[in-house]
Parts: sequence; C-alpha cells; structure tokens
Amino acid sequence: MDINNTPHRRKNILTGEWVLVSPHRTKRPWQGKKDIPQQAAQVTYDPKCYLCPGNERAGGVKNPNYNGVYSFSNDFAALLETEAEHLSDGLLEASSESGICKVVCYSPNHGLTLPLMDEDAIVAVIKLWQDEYTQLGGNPNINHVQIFENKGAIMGCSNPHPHGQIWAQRSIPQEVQKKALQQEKYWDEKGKSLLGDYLKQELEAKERIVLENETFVALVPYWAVWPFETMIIPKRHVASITALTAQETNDYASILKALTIKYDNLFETSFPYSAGIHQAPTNGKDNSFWHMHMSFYPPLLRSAEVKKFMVGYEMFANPQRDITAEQAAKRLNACTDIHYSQT
Ligand code: H2U
Repeated sequence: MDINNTPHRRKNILTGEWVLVSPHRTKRPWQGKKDIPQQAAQVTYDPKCYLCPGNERAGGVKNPNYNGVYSFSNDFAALLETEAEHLSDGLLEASSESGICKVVCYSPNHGLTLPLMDEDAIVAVIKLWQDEYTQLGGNPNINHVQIFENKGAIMGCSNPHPHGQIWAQRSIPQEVQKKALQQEKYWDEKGKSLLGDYLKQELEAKERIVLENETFVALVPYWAVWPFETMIIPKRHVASITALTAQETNDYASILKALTIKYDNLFETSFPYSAGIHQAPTNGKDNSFWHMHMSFYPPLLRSAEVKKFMVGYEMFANPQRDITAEQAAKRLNACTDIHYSQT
C-alpha cells in the first residue's frame, strides 16, 4: 500500500480507536468559511481582565498582586464536592460526581503566551502543576486530576490572559480509562511501557519527530486526528509529572516553549489549541504502567483563518484527516525556532 496516496485507517495504540486518513484528498478546492485570525493580547495589564493581578473576579474576590504563577478555585466550577449517590430508574442511570476545579494563571503579564514566556517562567508553571497534582490527588475523594489549557477564542477560551485549568474528580474520565486499558494490557503482556516502545520506533523512523532534547520528544503521533496534533513525551518511563527530575522539568519547559513557537510560526498567528496532560490517576492503585504525556489538539488546518470541523462523517462514523501525520510533522519541522514576532 502506498500510504501517501491510498485511503487507509490508522490505529491509536493508546485508545484502541482508529482514524481514517485520506491523503489523496489534500488537493480538493476550498470554498469554506474564513475567520478573523486570533492575535495574542497586546497589553501587559487589562483593568477588565478577571485574571490580572489585583483585579476583581466575577464572584467579588480580588486576585492578589501575584508576581509569578497563581491558582484559585474556579468561581464557576463544573464540579462540586458532593456525596456519592447513584440514581437508577428503569433504563435511566445517574451518579453524583464530586470534584474541584481550579484556574491556573501562568503569568501576571496579560500579553504573554507560553511561546513568549521565558523557560524559567514555564518551569514555574510546571512546578505549580506538580503541586496541584500532589495536593488535589492527595484528597481521598479525588481519583483523577486533569490539567489542561484551552487557548484562543476559537477553542472556547474566554480570556487571552495566559492560563489553564484543572478539573479534579472522583471518577476516572473516559479518555483516561481508554488509555489506561491499552497501557496496562501492554505492560502486563510485555513487561514494558507502551509509549516507551512507541517512542523508540518513532526515534528510529524519524518521520514524525518535531523536536527532541535530552529527555523529551515532541512528535505528530502516527494516529493524529487533528491536522497538526502533537504529543510531548518524556523519554524515561515516568507515570506522572511529579516524578520528573530537575533536568526533565527544565527540558519539558524547553520543549513546551519550542513547540508552541513552531505552532505560532506555522501560520504567523497566536496558535489556538486544546492541550492536556494525561498521567497516572490518583486512585491509590498501582498505576506504574502509565507513561505520562501531553497532547495538543489544534483546530487550524490550512491558515490562521481556516479551521477543521469535526462534523458529518466524523460525528456519525469516525474521525478523518486529509494531510498525513508525516506531512504535518514536515510542515512543523520547517518552521523556524524563533518566534515570528521577534524576527
Ligand atoms: P477558559 O478561558 O479556559 O474558559 O477558563 C476560564 C475559567 O475561569 C472558566 O472556567 C473561570 C471560568 O469559570 N472564571 C472564574 O473562575 N472567575 C471569574 O471571575 C471569571 C471566569
């Protein structure tokens, strides 16, 4: 099979799901919608921003005059701390869900984004993620801590101030359960890390690697669904961010900055995405089969203005993509390592 010209399916080894790839279709004419490109905020402080230091939030609480990173409990939390209850009525079932939601400000500077922040400042963000994971995960009612970021209005982000979120809850979310199943199966059968072995194969193939440093790799996964989807993976088998050494933490910050610079440079725009860290649940079980990783799902397809929609066949049948993972990796590789706004 000529994989560059033949429609085919690729397996996501982490979820067990498949993606339809249609590389022959990249030349089709486009008459779709054009959006206004998203630019990073230009001011360092916005008196109307609810995340800037010293400003009042919706519930009336005032942010401290923080200098570095800052986290607080979400004033409109999707999860609340509740008692465990189960309702069932014939075929109708519901379970109460208990949890805690937090907002994490990456910087006091309203105008920054990860690619424009210093590596030291990104290290501080990772350290805050580590502290939150430990603290929230230590709560006996919290079995999973989801760290994520929605960037750009196109992804539903309400505010350009650099920030992410954490939703910590009693049950293990579905995406995490799928990845746990595949990783545990491989670990039990082979006594090795699924992602560790995948990484070895990718480093040999060199076709989908975007960036590499001493302890981390950023690549377009073979089974990518979003046009420029990537994963950041530690080379060492590490179950959670708390197990990273000082050097690994620095290398993680460095690759995060380098990858997001390439993203911004791709279409010379403040590149929107949803990014999240998948790692061991905090359910007190043996989760040593987990290999932590961070996934980026960016919606942009062919310019700062044209995004991919998951509609039609993808809603009813299966995710599908046109440009291959290899083509996407090549495009990202070709982007310079200096942010376009600084050249
Ligand atoms: P997003 O921009 O990624 O949606 O995150 C912003 C979060 O900040 C959102 O979940 C919360 C919203 O509930 N928020 C507060 O906690 N306090 C506020 O004053 C406004 C927004």
